[in-house]
Amino acid sequence: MTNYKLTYFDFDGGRAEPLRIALHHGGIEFEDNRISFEEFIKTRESTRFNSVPTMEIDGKVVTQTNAMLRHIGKKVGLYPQDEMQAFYCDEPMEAIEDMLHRIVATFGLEGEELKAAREELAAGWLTTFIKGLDELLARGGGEYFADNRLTVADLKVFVQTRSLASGTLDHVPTDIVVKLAPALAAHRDRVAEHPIVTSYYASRT
Ligand SMILES: N[C@@H](CCC(=O)N[C@@H](CS)C(=O)NCC(=O)O)C(=O)O
Repeated sequence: MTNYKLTYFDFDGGRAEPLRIALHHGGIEFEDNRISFEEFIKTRESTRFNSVPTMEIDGKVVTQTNAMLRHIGKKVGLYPQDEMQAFYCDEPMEAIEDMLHRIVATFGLEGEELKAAREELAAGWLTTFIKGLDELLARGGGEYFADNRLTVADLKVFVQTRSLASGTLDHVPTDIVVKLAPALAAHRDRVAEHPIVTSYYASRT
């Protein structure tokens, strides 16, 4: 049996969360190594790209969330076999990565500087990415991004649209997705209620 160890921060979100859900769906046992920010700072330099998530597969370390999602997605049936549908799955996953980099650029700011940066983010890049993702969802048929079914792309987008709605980003309105892209907000709810997702969270309680 292959051994999997996934290292990431200790919260139910972020880059590792779609992987946790996909691994659970596939019945793949893995060590869910949740670390504190302090632990990350101590070990940061020892990671390949000074970042998490990292994954060990039979002791071999791999990085880059989307590569991991494709790998695990193929194993657990959450990645399209058709080449074009695979592209339709990859595109939103890469867009989310770009969006995260824009969000992270506002971390560490405080007070009025943070407020101004977040308002600019919401009106600028977040609006661009939300509208772009909405377009990709429509291309996929409106319910899912690819293959007319839930894939790792839906998990990745869902984790981020859920995060935007939860108010974790100060000065970004929690209704930003529903206002700009009601279909993308409906997608978030659809994925949240999908048995693959509800079964994972039931296993966490
Ligand atoms: N392209 C990488 C990005 C990884 C990344 O930036 N991870 C963040 C946490 S979600 C991180 O470790 N940041 C720490 C830092 O930049 O110091 C991936 O997809 O895994």
